[in-house]
Amino acid sequence: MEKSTWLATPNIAVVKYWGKRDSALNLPYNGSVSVTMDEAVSTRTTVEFDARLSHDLFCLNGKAARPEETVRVSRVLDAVRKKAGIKTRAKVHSENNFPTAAGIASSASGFAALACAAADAAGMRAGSASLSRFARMGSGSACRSVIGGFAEWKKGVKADGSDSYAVQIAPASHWQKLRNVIAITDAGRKLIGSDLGMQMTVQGSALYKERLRKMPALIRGMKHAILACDLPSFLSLAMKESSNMHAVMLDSTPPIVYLNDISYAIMRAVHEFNAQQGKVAAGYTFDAGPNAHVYTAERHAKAIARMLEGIKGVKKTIVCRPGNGPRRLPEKEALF
Ligand code: 2P0
Repeated sequence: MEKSTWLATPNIAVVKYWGKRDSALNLPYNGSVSVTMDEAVSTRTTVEFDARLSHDLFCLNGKAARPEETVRVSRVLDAVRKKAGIKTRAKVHSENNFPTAAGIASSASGFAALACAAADAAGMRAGSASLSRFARMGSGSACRSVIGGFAEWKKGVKADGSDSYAVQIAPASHWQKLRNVIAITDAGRKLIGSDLGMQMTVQGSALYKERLRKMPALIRGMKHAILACDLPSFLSLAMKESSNMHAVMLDSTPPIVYLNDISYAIMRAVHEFNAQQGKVAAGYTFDAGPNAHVYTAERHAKAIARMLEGIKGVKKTIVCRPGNGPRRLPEKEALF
């Protein structure tokens, strides 16, 4: 069997996934909408199935991965093996060019690259729906990173998860002037993993029911804003949605807090910027961590990056465009 290396990039949701109806299959309570980023941030993953192996081997950023990380990798490999009709174990190496587990969704790019490389190494010609389902087994949000441009994860209704995968709303070329200015405020690992955090919210937050009730209309509105390249609507919906997710996190028992004082300073600065512009020209969204993703138009990206760098505690900014999704790398770029 062939060795295969793929590069994938994170996606940042503007309608967020938070809450699972099935933890083993990573099936969500609600659909979500995201933008897949360009290669300013990326994960490269090499997979080789090898009949001599008795179990899957996984190295992350040059070191043997922790057992719980290898279990998640094996879940993706198992889904690929089942579809390909093979039992062979695999060697997997993966490298991020950005900090792992710090709110820039390293799991999304990682499991998307893994799904593509594993299917390819197994000799499958998998379509995007299959690749998205494979990636979802490692990390829910990863199912959106196999899609380039603007993606919607359809939550699905089936118990086996066969209808829970991401589809493209529009390719990256549809809205080339959109930018995401990432402000890194903290590159450390998050204290509460998403899986546990989601369980705490589903079980403990009464506000969560209201969040789910409003979701279908929010998803329709966000897709409409994307298809129309309507920046003010896109940004306004994204900011409200981010705050709604962090509100149900805070309403959990015990409360889950991923934002820090720097995150709040960024939120204030973005609203001040919009007030100066006299319109909504920038909008933030925060994942399960304190780093900000500030969406804006190309012409404002430099000013936003300068503004964010002026906030005490912001360590670094990275400007991303919408990206085209995963791609296969040549043999010479394999990690082993
Ligand atoms: C998202 N997040 O939609 C949301 C917003 C974080 C906040 O998906 O347990 O790593 O692997 O399915 O995908 C982060 O959760 O969770 C996430 P698992 P995942 O991007």
